[in-house]
Amino acid sequence: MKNFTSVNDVSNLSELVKKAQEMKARPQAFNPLGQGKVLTLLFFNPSLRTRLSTQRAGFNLGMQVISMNADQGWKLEFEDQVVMNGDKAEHIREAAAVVSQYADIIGIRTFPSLTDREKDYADVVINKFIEFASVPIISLESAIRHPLQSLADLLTIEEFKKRDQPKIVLSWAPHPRALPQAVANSFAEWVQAAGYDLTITHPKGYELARTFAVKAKITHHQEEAFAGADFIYTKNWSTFQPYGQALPIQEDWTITPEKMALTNQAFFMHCLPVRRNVVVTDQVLDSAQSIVIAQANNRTYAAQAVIAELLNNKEP
Ligand code: AN0
Ligand code: CP
Repeated sequence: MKNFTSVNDVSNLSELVKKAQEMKARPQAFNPLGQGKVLTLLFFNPSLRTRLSTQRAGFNLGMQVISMNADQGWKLEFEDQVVMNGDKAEHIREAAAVVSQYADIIGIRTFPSLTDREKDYADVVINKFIEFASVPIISLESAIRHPLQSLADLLTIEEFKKRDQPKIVLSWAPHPRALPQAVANSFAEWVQAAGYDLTITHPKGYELARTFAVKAKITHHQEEAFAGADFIYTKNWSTFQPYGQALPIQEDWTITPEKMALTNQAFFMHCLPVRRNVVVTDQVLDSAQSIVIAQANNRTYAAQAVIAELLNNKEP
């Protein structure tokens, strides 16, 4: 693995999950691996979990970690052959090459514009960093994917599942703002790559890009999807077509105890941050079936497995 931006970068998914489980069992055991190495994390958008868990992962591996709020720095130009006489002070060609002088691995968080679908889905920021950096790049959530979250989600499903082929449901839920599709796209991609069946339920108009939900069963009937489910993974996302909108929805899509009662005593999952009593009621989030904190804990070990894999990479 040279970079980590999607499940397609992973040559052996079950090995990576196993690696993360080993990290969780003995977080300090691989400490010598990262000694003398620097992990540099650039945040073009805010983060609580990704920032702290990835830093902790670096520390557990013996690395030194630098985190930077990149939204407060120079505005970067990503286009080539432009006359830079506007508000962009620095080109990605120099910026990525320079950061590489101070880092052995670079992590990047960047949200989509939600206004220009073509640009967002070309994942320009992360791909330009890969092109112009001379060290491995880790996605800390890009415009269209959140692979460290998805690996932690898989780790959590492996821990809590009570049967080999659990019924996994990804349910849309309401939110006052238009949010990225990244978490949902990635969850769909990783769960299917792991060989699980996936049911996705959302209101009409909230179809994800087909490439991410290739084999998933799609239903607009949330209660039908919940029947017999073992995991309810909830997330809001904005529309893909027309792009980036929060359409008014009349029906109630909030996750409630009544809806959870339709499931096979399903575990409730959410990547967090979550809006209480909008996305999910207090009762569900505070119930014994909610595993959101265990899920957040697994972010550290997911990041640790990925960083270790990149440090061990002997490919040119
Ligand atoms: C972001 C999103 O939906 O992609 C980050 C989630 C990990 N969420 C918010 O902006 C609330
Ligand atoms: N789940 C997640 O990525 O959270 P942050 O946005 O706080 O990093």
